[in-house]
Amino acid sequence: MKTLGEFIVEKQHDFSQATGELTALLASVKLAAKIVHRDINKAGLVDILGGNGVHNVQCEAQTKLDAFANETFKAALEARGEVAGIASEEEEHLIAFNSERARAAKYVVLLDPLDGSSNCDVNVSVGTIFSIYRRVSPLGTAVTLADFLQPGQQQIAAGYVIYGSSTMLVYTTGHGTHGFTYDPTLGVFCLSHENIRAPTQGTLYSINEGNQHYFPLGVKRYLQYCQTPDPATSRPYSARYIGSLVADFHRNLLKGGIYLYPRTPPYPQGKLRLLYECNPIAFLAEQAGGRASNGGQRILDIQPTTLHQRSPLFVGSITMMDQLESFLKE
Ligand code: AHM
Ligand code: MG
Repeated sequence: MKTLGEFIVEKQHDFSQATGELTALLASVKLAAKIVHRDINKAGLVDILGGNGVHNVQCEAQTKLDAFANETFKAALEARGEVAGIASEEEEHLIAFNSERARAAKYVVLLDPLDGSSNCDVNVSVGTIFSIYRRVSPLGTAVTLADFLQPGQQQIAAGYVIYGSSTMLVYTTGHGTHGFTYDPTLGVFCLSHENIRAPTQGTLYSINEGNQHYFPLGVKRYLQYCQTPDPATSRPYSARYIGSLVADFHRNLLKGGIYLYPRTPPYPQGKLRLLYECNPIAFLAEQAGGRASNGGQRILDIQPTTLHQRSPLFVGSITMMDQLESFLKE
């Protein structure tokens, strides 16, 4: 059995100028994930389900667990002084950590502390998504917006924690995508899915089909293609949609499939956040042999302009992505 901690130390040599800071940073993520795991698992027993009456910067109702996960990750990332600042889906502005050690730190972290959080109320899987960049501002100063508005291809590491039938942490540092299953009796994440390879062709498609009426024509045509019987290509494909990006992506990553969230009139720029959701998921997908785009451009090539920017997201097995894009181009 290999633990996440051992694996990270073993792979530390993958970084030029590795000084152990990224290892320490990932240890903070690991600790916060264990705390959130513990509290989600008690969710029906203590007063932590439902909303807290607050709306976040995107006018979305915040749940108690959103706020709890946000505070937990923020505290864990600040505590060791390995992170210069964070940006979170639950915070309007970036947060610059102020200790001398933090100001001298190399990395910034972007977070969706609890993605799909409303699913907790009905015992459905949710996740934490994280993305790590090397800052571009001078060491020793407070972080600036430019540190966070970097294209996804600049990510040093990214990952997610899925709180599902088991809790797993999946991450990449640009050397493959690796998965670790949490053993709550030991309190450790154990390597269970080394070097995940997404099937090049899958038979699952994931989209909120209730919005069908709004979809761009290319997406509608692709869905018709997915639903048209053709034994040679194993169609019709199966529709699978949890409404929790981490869970939908995780399933498609392991089984082969495609996740789609196009523009719709309620979300003319797409619903998902480029920095907290699309970029880390795209990095993990590519490192597993999959692909991610906004329908016209590789997600990781997009230059962000604002912290809470949204984007359409199409991500999954490469053959399915190719097929989708041929419909989008028509
Ligand atoms: P959230 O970050 O506010 O939880 O929203 C993101 C979630 C994703 O997890 C999920 O894939 C999507 O929103 C579901 O949206 P919809 O309910 O429109 O299908
Ligand atoms: Mg989210």
